[in-house]
Amino acid sequence: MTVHGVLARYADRLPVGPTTPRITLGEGSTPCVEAHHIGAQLGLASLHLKLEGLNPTGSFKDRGMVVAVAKALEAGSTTIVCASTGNTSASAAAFAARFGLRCVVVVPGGGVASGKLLQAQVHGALVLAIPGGFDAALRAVRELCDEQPFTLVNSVNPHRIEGQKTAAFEIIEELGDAPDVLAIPVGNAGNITAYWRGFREYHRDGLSSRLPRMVGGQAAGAAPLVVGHAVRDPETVASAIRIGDPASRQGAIDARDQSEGLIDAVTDAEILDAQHRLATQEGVFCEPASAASLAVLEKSVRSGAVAPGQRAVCVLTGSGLKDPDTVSRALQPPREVPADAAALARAILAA
Ligand code: AN7
Repeated sequence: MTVHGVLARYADRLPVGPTTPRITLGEGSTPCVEAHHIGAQLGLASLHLKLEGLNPTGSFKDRGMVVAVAKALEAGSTTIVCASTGNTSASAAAFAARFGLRCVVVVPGGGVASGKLLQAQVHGALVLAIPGGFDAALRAVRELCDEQPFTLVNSVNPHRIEGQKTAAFEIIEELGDAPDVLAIPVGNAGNITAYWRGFREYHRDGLSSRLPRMVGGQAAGAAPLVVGHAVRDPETVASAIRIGDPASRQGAIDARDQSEGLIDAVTDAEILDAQHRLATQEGVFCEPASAASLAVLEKSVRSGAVAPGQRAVCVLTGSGLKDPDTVSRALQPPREVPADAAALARAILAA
């Protein structure tokens, strides 16, 4: 029988016990597919894409959310709360709906991609928009949850990081070993922290022969880990990673330094170009923030920081369908033609 979900698959490596409910929405077990075209263009031995947009709510957040929600249920909590640039709120809202919790999400007003906002609302969460960005929202909900009997499910909740590390396990299982390089977008820095933990855990236990170099991508207008200090008014087209003061800053720095990796900034133009090429050359539609992983890998290959001939994996953290507005700005509406074969043939020949 197929085993569904992160808790069932990795119970022995997660903070779960006999009283933890083994809930699932079917998260995890996402494909890691080879990107032949772009991999060859970069001169890599191989390039794989970890398709985290195929999780139930369309992003990697479900891996950590299932653990955080299971622990909240175990503790008897009735309300979960998060600040979010969108994906955390979509995931929290879906798990809360299914497992009988109240969900409150606090988002930057006007700063969340339309599909993500829609998800939170469709699943019945209370959605509150604040003036200011994600950093202000996170500060406010941390304070709120210190004072009220609510469970905070942002990645400052350690169960989130534990769940998210399972993606590193899956990569090792699917490829047979860890890659040389793991490229990943960095916003609040929970995910890079989680992957590094997962890779170290399997390596320590003899389940992989090497540790990857961790290569993190931040958007140039929201790159606190590159400039070395918090950024007051972060700005980028990649709204998911529009974060100026990452909560897991130290985890990201440790991942970078212990793995002899790097965290670099990529421009919005580089991000959108990487997103476009993933769509047109590899058939994968990820959201802009996710494409920062490929953009930073490409920049690192160009600069020589990553040598050709390496085996690389890019983590594509979320589905492109969540943020149709950003890409549609560069697209034309479909051309209208009469419904007859001759007209279709003329239009095709003229294209
Ligand atoms: C698609 O949903 O922070 O570095 O509130 O949605 O672990 O923060 C989302 C982050 C990358 C960055 N890619 O991961 C939120 C939120 C996508 C994301 C990131 C996010 P972290």
